[in-house]
Amino acid sequence: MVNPTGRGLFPSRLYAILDPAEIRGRPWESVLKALLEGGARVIQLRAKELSARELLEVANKGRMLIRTANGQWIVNDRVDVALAADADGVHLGQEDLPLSVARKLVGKEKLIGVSTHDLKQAREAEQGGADYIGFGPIFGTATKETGYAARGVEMLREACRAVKIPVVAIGGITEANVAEVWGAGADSAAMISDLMRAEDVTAKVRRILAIHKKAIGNRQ
Ligand code: TZP
Ligand code: MG
Repeated sequence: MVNPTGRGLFPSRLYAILDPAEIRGRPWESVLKALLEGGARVIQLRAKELSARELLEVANKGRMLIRTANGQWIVNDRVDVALAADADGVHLGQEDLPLSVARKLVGKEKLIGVSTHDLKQAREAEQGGADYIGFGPIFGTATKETGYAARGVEMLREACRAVKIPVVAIGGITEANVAEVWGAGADSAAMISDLMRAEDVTAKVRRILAIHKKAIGNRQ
């Protein structure tokens, strides 16, 4: 069953990932504005190729745009940049700073998300005080060498049952299959390439959010 309202953490069921390496030469500001225009309200900044200084500049400018829209701005990997830019949260992989260290640094006010790839990691992240987990890759993805085989929708369903905190499904999710991950109980669906490569990013987001609205009918 589609989780009608999520578990209260996220203002939208789409977790959009802004990745300047995937935007086909367009200015990142215009892609961010297009995401917001379409209704995305949870946006992660993932910019592996930028220096700390460049990342901070994007994080600062992005925060201003996202605050105006009442959205959440989450910085990938870098606790220092998330703090310096006063983002709403930071997202950590299994190789990034440990959750306990990151929590000491950011305090309780900022969200911490942790990428997980199996049920053990999912439970550990919850027990360690993560605000939400990423879980994946659900489907095959060309965007990142994850080192993990596709987990599939059934394992996602198990992860959603295994933890009480929100689960953000990631990896190979597109407009064509997003209903499956919401259907498995994911609170949110994270997407990079399907959003970033879209000709019309605003229209893409609108179509994705319309799929969620249709799936939940009048229950929200
Ligand atoms: N973590 C697990 S899969 C993945 C990340 C960052 C890539 C997701 O990208 P896409 O293009 O939505 O498959
Ligand atoms: Mg990381």
